[in-house]
Amino acid sequence: MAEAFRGISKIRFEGPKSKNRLSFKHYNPDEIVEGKKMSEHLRFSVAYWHTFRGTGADPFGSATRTMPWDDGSNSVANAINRVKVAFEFFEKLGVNFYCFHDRDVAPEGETLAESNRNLDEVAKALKDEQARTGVKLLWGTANLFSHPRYMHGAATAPNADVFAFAAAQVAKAMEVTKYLGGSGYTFWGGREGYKTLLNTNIKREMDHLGRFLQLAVEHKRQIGFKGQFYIEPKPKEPTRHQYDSDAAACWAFLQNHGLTKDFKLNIEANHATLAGHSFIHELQYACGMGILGSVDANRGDELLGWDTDQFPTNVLENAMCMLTLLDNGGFKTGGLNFDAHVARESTDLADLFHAHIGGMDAFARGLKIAAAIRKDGTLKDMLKSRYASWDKGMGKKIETGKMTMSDLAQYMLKKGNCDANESGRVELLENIVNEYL
Ligand code: XUL
Ligand code: CO
Repeated sequence: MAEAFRGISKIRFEGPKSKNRLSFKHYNPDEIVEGKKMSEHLRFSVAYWHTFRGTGADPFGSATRTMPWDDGSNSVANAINRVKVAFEFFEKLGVNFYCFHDRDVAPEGETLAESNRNLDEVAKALKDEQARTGVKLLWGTANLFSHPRYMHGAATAPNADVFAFAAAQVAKAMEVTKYLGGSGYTFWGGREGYKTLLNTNIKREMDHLGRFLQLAVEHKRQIGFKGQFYIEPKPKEPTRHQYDSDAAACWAFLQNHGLTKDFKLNIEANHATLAGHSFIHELQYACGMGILGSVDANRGDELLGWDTDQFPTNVLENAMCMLTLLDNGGFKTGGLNFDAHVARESTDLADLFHAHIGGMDAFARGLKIAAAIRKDGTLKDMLKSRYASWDKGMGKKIETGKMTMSDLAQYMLKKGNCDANESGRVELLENIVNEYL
């Protein structure tokens, strides 16, 4: 097959002084940070749906980008041709992973059986390209939101047949993910929520979602898929409210349905901000509960209230993300998946490279900054000293369950009064972080 990205060769690390815009200034895959290669810390992944199926279309206008290799048809041959282009891109960019939905890679047919056949054919091409290049599947997923049958939801649809169709689709997508050696499988509940409460039984729908995920766990065991399951929280869009609204809602949901052992979270930066939280809040909450699995790396727009899925170029935010990850032992099965698309008005093929290079360089800087902050140790020491009263004496007794309410009353009656704590040093802490940028 002819080269799709003519004139663009392998993107190499050239360092911050390079004037070549198609090079990495900071991402140096083999550079060792805290005893591990940068590429192993960051585990970058390309999102097939945005990079190879995105057209620039938005709710106000049609496609702005044409892909010269695409014949515009919904054929399997076209899909297989696209696979080759995708792997040329992965190789030139030097990413080790990709993620896909079933319907990104293969066309939906007239019947489920036809869709499954299409997917099998394309999966063979994906497997061949994986073997040729060494690029791996970070996670697979099923698209349970685009087809009109899912307009009321999939696992939470009011029609049991739709639930059954979704289950069949997930079973197949999971089998294909296993066939491709995927290290994870993601559940993003696209339309698992509601438009109006006037037609919605929340309890019943959430129980159906719980049952759906229990069935997925059973199927996983049956077929011997060893990858990690993730839930990807998002509060809204396209629904008014989505049940997996944020990390805390997911944690409660997993506990309610006996799913805590089988799921971790895939935290997406722009979903966190849509939920009215920061990306770092969501990461730290998930780490706190021991359920951080993977990250959809992107960012929103501070002036727009929707999921703009822009490339993650905010170095400070990336540094805080990497600090959280390093403090918690880094990725195991997950990675940084660029769930991001180029702007509608970015229409050159080279823009796909610039976008990913920007995200990768900004995360490489984030990683180096996080490692430097950890080496310095001041932030960690200050955090420890803030909670020092819990490490000894009465605080330790409370934490270890050795004090009753009356014991505490006696203790305080005797003591008479107490101070708040040392200063929170908010501005000093912010300044310390900025010293490393
Ligand atoms: C949608 C979104 C999805 C999931 C996978 O907002 O983030 O692309 O990542 O279904
Ligand atoms: Co996502």
